[in-house]
Amino acid sequence: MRTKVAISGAGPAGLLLSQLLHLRGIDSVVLESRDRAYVEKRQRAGMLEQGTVEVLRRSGVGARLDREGLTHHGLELRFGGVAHRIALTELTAGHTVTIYAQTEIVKDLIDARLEAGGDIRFGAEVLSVDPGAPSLTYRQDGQTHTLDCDFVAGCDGFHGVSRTAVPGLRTYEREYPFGWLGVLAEVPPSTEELIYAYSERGFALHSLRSPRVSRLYLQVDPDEDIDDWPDDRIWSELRARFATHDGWQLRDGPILEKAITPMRSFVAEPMRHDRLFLAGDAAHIVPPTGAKGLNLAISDVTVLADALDAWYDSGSEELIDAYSATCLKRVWRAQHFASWMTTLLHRDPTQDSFGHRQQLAHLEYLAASTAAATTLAENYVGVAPTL
Ligand code: RFL
Ligand code: PHB
Repeated sequence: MRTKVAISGAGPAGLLLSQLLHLRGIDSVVLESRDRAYVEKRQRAGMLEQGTVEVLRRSGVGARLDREGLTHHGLELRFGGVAHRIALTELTAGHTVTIYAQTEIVKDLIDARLEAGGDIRFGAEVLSVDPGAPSLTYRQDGQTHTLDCDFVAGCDGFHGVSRTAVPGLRTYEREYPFGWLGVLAEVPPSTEELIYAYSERGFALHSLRSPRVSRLYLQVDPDEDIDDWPDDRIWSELRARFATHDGWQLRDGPILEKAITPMRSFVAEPMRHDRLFLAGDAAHIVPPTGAKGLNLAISDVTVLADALDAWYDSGSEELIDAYSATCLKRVWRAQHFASWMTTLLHRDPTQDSFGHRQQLAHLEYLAASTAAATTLAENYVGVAPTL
């Protein structure tokens, strides 16, 4: 069996890469260990940078996103019982962000690939990658197969196998003493813009999915058991963390899904070895506070598709050689922003009262200073320049 580009993982990175290559006439095979229903239901990201939306539109999967996505022009920082708006669009010369769930992007990409006759193999677990041959082996229906190719794209997330095939990998990692309890609830959002709340009880985030479905997050201990969080405890903790002095009310409703995720920062360098390229969460993880993970995954595969296209077009290795360094510039900018937002907004149990007063001083500065708010805004919408 042979293809031009063998892609390990049908998350947003692998699926979009397959779509971008298809639009340039380059064939690929996507191998995914899970089944289709699982991949389409996995609750994750929701906030898309404008650049991400534009890439998805150019890839031919923008129609439902344009109909159902919610365009946002600002976000709210809430602390000390008071709401402060960061005017994202005003501060970034017109940029917006869009709320559209990762589950829907994955569904749209799978539909587009299958309609065009694309080859996505579900229940196909990649066992090993040979970056030099290049090829990969995978198991499907109890049988082991080898897939030969020109290039392998390792898009198999943080727990995938591709990264282990890069010799001499340098890794950079930081763990945080907290996790997020994510909640999907069947209740109209109590806000039009995202609320990032800092309180003495810990961080909370109010996001949304549609006019009838809310997405909420609570900072919790990373080792906590989800069974210790019955629905009424979740709602009362959310109410306490979002409480304001002006009587703002949080609507509650049936919880459809809840789960706890640990938070970490992680980068693996370089993102290429020989004919193997790592992209998305396979190469880097950011804590979700800055909403960068999915946006970085999309940006990596956009760079990769251009590089592979140039190679097939003219045999030029220039963009392929530049792939890792090009992606890592943006990755490290996002790493800094995500860890800054995380330490700014979470209550660190190991920190003393001096640390908490500093967090409040910084939040007040963001609310009062256009310069400080612009720093947050240009990173959040994804237009912070790099050298
Ligand atoms: P994925 O989505 O993890 O997909 C990897 C795929 O590879 C498969 N796989 C394998 N397949 C074959 N063989 C193997 N050996 C395999 N091993 C694994 C897996 O089953 C899976 O299908 O990685 P990808 O494509 O790089 O996409 C990255 C994003 O999913 C991730 O960065 C974001 O979800 C992060 N994130 C957010 N990002 C944003 O940009 N904005 C947000 O608002 C945002 N919110 C979030 C988030 C992540 C969260 N969690 C749960 C970690 C909120 C949360 C709570
Ligand atoms: C989400 O809608 O899931 C979301 C939004 C913003 C974040 C993280 C997650 O920072």
